[in-house]
Amino acid sequence: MSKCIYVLNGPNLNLLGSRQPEIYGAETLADVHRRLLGRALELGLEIEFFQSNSEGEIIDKIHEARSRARGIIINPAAYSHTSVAILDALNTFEQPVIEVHISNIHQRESFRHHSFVSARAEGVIAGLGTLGYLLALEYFAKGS
Ligand code: DHK
Repeated sequence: MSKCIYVLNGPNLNLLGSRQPEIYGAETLADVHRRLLGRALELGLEIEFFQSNSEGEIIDKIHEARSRARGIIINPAAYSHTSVAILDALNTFEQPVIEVHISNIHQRESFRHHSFVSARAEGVIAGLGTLGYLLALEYFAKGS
């Protein structure tokens, strides 16, 4: 089986660290990538790390994962709340999906309370900051 976990990040997460740090924290996406790479190495896993502000590019990456990935960790960001297309793409992927939100979407505006992706995800981690990505990686390490 592939050792590669796709870590997909949606719109505005390229600004992590400078974007509303009181909500999303001070760590940049490059910091998150670095931490995940380090842990993946220890766990014997590989990481394909990707961010896009475009829904179509995220969908294309999910299609690519179909033949290459053992699992997907996805923070669809605002597309969580709007994108049936990303849900449909994830439904074509036959391995586990873990959804991550840095903030606790349930404590925020009501339009953030529903995520289309959650219907597909094996698990959802929200509100634990960027640690959520690492916890999702641990899930794959245990041999899901
Ligand atoms: C990130 C975003 O950009 C928001 O649109 C979501 C999510 C929450 C997060 O907490 O990581 O509503």
